[in-house]
Order: sequence, then C-alpha cells, then structure tokens
Amino acid sequence: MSNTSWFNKDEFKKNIISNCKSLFRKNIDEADKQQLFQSVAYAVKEIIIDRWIATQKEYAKQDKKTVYYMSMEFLMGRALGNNMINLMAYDEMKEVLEELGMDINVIEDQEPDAALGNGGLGRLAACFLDSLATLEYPAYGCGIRYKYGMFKQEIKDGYQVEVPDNWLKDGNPFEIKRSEYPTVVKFGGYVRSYRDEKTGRDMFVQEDYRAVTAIPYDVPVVGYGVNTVNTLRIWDAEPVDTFNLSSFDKGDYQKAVEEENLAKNIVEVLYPNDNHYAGKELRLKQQYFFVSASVQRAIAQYKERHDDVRKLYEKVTFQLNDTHPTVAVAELMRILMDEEGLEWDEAWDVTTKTVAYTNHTIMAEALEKWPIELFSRLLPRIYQIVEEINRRFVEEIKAKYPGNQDKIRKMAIIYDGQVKMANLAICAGYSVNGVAKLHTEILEKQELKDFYEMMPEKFNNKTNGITQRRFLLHANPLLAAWITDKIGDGWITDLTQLKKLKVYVDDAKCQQELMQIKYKNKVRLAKYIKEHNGIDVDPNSIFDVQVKRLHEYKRQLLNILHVMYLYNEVKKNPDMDIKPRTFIFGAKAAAGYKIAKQTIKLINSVADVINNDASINGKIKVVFIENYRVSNGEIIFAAADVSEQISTASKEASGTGNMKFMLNGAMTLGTMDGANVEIVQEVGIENAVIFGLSSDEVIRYENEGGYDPMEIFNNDQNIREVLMELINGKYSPDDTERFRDIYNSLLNNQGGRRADTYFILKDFRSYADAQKIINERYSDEKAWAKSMMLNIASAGKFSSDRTIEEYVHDIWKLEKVHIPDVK
Ligand code: 26Q
Repeated sequence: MSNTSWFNKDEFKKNIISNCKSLFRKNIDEADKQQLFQSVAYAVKEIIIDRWIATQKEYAKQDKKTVYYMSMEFLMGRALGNNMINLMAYDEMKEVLEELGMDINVIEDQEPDAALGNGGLGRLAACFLDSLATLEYPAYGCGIRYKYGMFKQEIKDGYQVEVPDNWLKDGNPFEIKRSEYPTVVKFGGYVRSYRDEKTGRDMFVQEDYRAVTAIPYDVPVVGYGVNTVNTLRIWDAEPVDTFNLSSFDKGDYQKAVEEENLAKNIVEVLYPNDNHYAGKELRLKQQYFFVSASVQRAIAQYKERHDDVRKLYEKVTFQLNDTHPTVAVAELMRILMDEEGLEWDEAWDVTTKTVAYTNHTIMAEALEKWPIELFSRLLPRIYQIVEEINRRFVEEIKAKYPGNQDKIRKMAIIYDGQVKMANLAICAGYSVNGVAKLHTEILEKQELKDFYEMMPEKFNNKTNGITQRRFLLHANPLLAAWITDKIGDGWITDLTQLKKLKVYVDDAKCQQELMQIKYKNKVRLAKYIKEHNGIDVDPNSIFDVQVKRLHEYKRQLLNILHVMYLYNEVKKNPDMDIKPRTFIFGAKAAAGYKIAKQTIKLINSVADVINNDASINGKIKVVFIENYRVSNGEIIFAAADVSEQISTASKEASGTGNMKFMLNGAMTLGTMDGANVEIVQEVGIENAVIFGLSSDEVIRYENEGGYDPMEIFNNDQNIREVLMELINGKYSPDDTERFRDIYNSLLNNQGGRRADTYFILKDFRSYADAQKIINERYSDEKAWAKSMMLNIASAGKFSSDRTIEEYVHDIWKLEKVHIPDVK
C-alpha cells in the first residue's frame, strides 16, 4: 500500500511496549494475548486520535451539513484490523508485530466483535459509516451502548443455547467516554399545561417523571486513505445526579430507586429479534432514550454556531434506520416548540425537512405498532404531539379522499388503539426509501400503495451495498492482492474498477490462480471449522454456504430438506455422479422463535446422520458453524463456492450477504428476490443459478389465499419421502415427535396461518434442479473459474460507497469536507 510515509515504525513499537507497561505493569514478553491486543489497540488509537481531533475541528470550521444516522443497531464487528486497513498501514503494523514476536491474526482474534446489532440492518449501518468516512462526508452514527450485544450462540446436543455477550468485560480500547455531555431523558409522569400570560402561548411541562442521564461514548470511524475520522456516538445510561435535585426530591427514596433501575435496565441488552417486532415497554424506552439524547445533542451543537433553529435543516438531517428511531419526529417537534418556542407550523416545517426514513422490510410481523396505553403512559408529551400530527394528517387525507374511510384506516398514524410508527415516519419524513429495486417497487405498488399515491415525490430506491474494505481487503487478503496485481488498487475506493478484470476471464493462468486462491481460503475455513466444531471438511469439495439469521422466510428449511433428498438419492444410487459437496450453515435464531430453533436442531441432526455414514464416501457433508457473526463471516465469505440466497420471492427486502459472497467469487444460487435481481442483472443470468416462484407469483398466490401443498405431497414421491423422515425417527430416533411442528407447518393450516406459508414445497423441485445445475457447472473447472471471475468483476455496483453517494445526492445533500494532513 502506498502513502504511508507518516508511519513511524519505531514510535509505534515503543508505544506498544509502553502501553503494556502502563496498562498492565508488564513487559510484552510477560503479557497474555488479551493484554497484547489492548496494548496494540491503544497504539493504533494514538494514531487515530490526531486525525479525529483534526476532523472535528475542520467540521466546526467549515460548518457543513451533517447526517445523523439514527439506528438501534450498529453491527460493527472488530475494529483493530479494520482501523489498521483504513489507515493504510496494515502491512507495516503487521511487520512491527512480527518484530515484537506477535502474530497479527492472533492479536486480532483477541478482540470481541462489537455485536450491537442483529443482522442485515445493523451491519448496513456499520458499512454506511465506513463509506461516509471514506468519502469524507460529515456524519454521526447515533445509537445505544448496549452492555450486552447479540448473544453468543453455543450448540449443545444440536440445540442452540444463548450465552450473554459480555463484550465490554476487558474494556473497549477505542471508545472515549464523553462525561462533558450528560443529557437528561424523561419518562412517564403527566403533562401540565398553562398559558404564559406574557407571551400568550400555551406551555407544556412534563411533571412527576422518571429521568435518566444519557452519557455518550464516542467510537472513531476511520476513513480509508483519508484523514477523516467520523464518530459513532453510543449512549450509556446513568441515574440522574440526585445531588442536583431539590431537597424535596432528595427525600423521595422510592423515586431514587426507580430511577436507578431505569438507568440500569435501559441499556442492558440488545433485543435479539431480527425482522420481528416485540411490543415490549423496555424496547420503547430504549428507542426514546437514544433518540431524545441524540436529537438534544444535535440541536445543542447546532445552536453553538447558529441562532435560528428554523433553519436547522440547512445543517442537520436525521436518517431513520427503519421505524425504530421514529419517535425522533415527535421529539424534534417537542424541542422546537416546548424548548425553542416555535409555533406548530414552524416546527412542522423544520421537522419535515430534517427527517428521512428507510424501510427495510415488508414482513407484517416486523411492523412496529405500539398500544396507545403504553405509548402515552411512557411518553405523555410525545403522545400529545403524535396525536396532533395524526389529527392534521387525517384532515389532509379526508380533504384529498372525501368519504374514503379505507384510506384513513390504512394511513392514519393512530388507529385501532395503536400508534403505527411507519405511518408516522412516512407522514413526517421528506424521503421514504426502500433498499433494493424490487423492494421499492413492492412498497410503491403494494405495501405502501396509498402513501405512494398520496405523496409519490417522497419515494425513492437506494439499493444496499457493502464495504469492500472489510469484506474484501481485510477478509480476503489473497484475492485482494491478486486483484491489485491485475488492475491496481483503485478498486479499494472505486469498486466499479473491478470490471477491468473482465479482460482476464478467458485467461487460463488467471483462472488457475483464482481457483488456487479460493482453494487456500477453503483450507483456512476448514481449519477454522476443525478448531471450532471438530468436524473435518474436504477443501476439494464444493463449499455451499447459507449464513444469515434463521428465519422461515429465508428458508434454511428448504436447503436442509434438499440435503435430506440428495442423501436419499445417493443412498439409492451409490454410483451417482456428484461432486463432493459440503453444505455449510450458520445462523442465530431469536431466543423465543420456536420453529427456527427446531430448524437448527434439524440441521445438526441431519449432519450427525450424514457425516457418520461412511457408505456415501464423503460425497455429502453438513456443517453448522456455531456463533455466526461478522468476524467469522469474513472467513466464510472468502471460502464459499456457492451462495445460498433462497428466500421466498418478495420477502427479503435486499439482502447484503449475497453481495459479500459475490464480491468473493461465489456463484449465487437464488430466487429473484431483493438485490439478487440486481446481482443477476450485473453478472448475467448465465453466471448465477436462479429458481423458484417470482415475487409476482408469490403475491398472486397470497392474494388468492395460498396454494395446496397436499397436492405436492400426494404427487411427488421424493418430497413425500423426505417429509416422512421428519416424523419417522430417521433423524430423531429418540423422539419421533421432535420435528412434528416443522412437518405440520409445511402441510397443515394452523390457526389463521396457511400451510407452507413460504412456498417451500412449491419451490422444492425447481430448487433441486438448480442444485443439479450447480453440480454440473462445477464439473467444468474452467467455466466455473470464468464465472467466478465474472462475479467478482461485476460486483462493482454493490459497494456501500455507491449507495452512500446516492443518499448524499438524492436525499441528504451533503458536501465533502477534506481534512488536511496532521503533524
Ligand atoms: C423491532 C421492534 C422490536 C424489536 C425488534 C425489532 C426489529 C429488530 C431488527 C425489527 C427488525 C430488525 C431487523 C431488520 C433487518 O435486518 N432487515 C434487513 O435489512 C437489511 C438491510 O437493509 C436487508 O438487506 C434485509 O433484506 C432485511 O431483512
């Protein structure tokens, strides 16, 4: 890597050694691995700090518009390696560590993942921060500093066991506590209103509330190859300082205890639900907690440099990562009116020019709806404001569609005793975007049709992306070096340059080199699997991978049912011509999601039977990788041959794992869903394997009340055989009933839920045929290598740099701020 003249090896080395002494009173030869990691991390932080200071100074000086990316989740993964990469000093630092007798991989492995997120939505937020910093845009990430992040998954006897993720136990070397910005957030109580005689204005005061103090922790976000270091600001909660209370309050012991508990509970743990809404009071507290603190801080900062809050939108924009931070709409209104003295219309004008909303799902069970009782009890003033927003909005709907009650039923913010957060976000936001072309079309034509008809100008698409710095440069150093050798290193900040690789696709030597690299990455993953799961896998087999959250709509069940089918075929026909295949799964199930947990047990049970059947000569292996997360994901993507993206068409808003696999040369085996559609468009249908119902077909069936899976069960003997194996003890000899729920979910209507809701049996044949095509294609090694290269060469569109430039251009209207060199 170029341009690292600023890097002083000796100084870096000295810093590591002295950090170790002052932190642990040890020479580095006496320190344990965790202590070495800490010592190295603090040395890297020291380099970051000067740029961080310079960035914030330059931002203050240039005073450009800033985006606040508001998100309940930031799935950051590990910071150390990524920071070294983005400082463009990875190789140099690696050398220093070697000279000190350390292995950089071992050091990186000591860092716990910052897993402050569930899956796609949280990881997208992390990729966006990386791109914003790299592209030199002023930005903050705003979120919660959960004490416990996404649980760690252990597999015991084939079952998922959740273990608390105490990620802060050794401290976080990169964060900085900002005690100078305590911010009070109020819950509950009641609203007292009175008329201010001097101004003649109605005033609203929240009284008898419970309060917590929000304390921000700042985490640096280092841009690649630039001096920009942006900030992820995550909030911790502390009890309010009781010394500052009036003597009357001080005597209120009960209240003091309640406030202490409130503070302790609020940031305790991330809700581990992915694409599923849980109407828990504590969740709403979390949401308001970080939103109120973030909005208050943003306005305070704005007021340091400006005196007219009516122009807030010129300098500030809030992007809502799904509906989770949507109370920001009412919180901003509250501050503008109750604290800044604006009239309703003025406040509404500012708010509707400042807030924008991204939708990440059409799954009905993910839609946030809060009971009025809970919402108004917890946030009495906020509820008043939401009521008034709703009252005015319903008037607007009535004016536009006189006498049309249906429009009100669908679009009102408050309806049927519930507060609908998406409706609030759409009503108040100046932009509403989906996350892939197909997804946005479905929003416009189906899910949000009425809103789209009423305000089409708000709607736009922003197809997701991923950062190539983490998911290629860091995750796959061999491939990254190979690409740089062929086309230079411009791709690191301009991924479209990958298309230059296209001239090499028919070059036999290049094809071989690429296959070699894939092989080495498979050896690396095989080693990881051996160490962590104790299973031997053959790096010469096809690595067929499905890693993502476990959800019925993502159809891990379709995958494992096909494995069961394939196993039957091989048993019936031992000479069957199939390339050895390793089916690799990785997935966390939400702790309370029964059928998802059963599916994990099924995968592990099938693995047990197949992996121990010597008669099939290792033609099929099944591996469930424990505790799938960002850090082992990096190893997994690099090693995959086949990328399983098999969601029921229309259900996966975008997907981003699909992009990580493509970038690392895997072939997509998928449905025409989410961003798969655009992947196929970029790479060509002949370089992916597509199967299954289209989203139009799925939606048509759904509107007609489903389809009849019994017909398939009755007519397809192979499918029937596989289904019977769910309940005949083949994979559960000690309890034939173990997988009964799964069996029933596929064949029986149950309490308002259609049999085979996700069209698994309907798509089964088409999927099995697609798997056959994979088998055939892989047999032609040259053709496979060519396809692999074309996948890499066509992945340029899927950089989060592209996505961010689109957000900046179409929605946020930011300008770059260049940070000059430091020292
Ligand atoms: C809501 C209320 C209460 C508790 C939890 C939740 C909750 C939490 C997480 C609801 C949804 C989520 C996560 C959604 C998510 O990850 N969606 C994914 O977003 C990705 C980025 O846009 C897309 O690529 C995926 O297709 C989409 O599933």
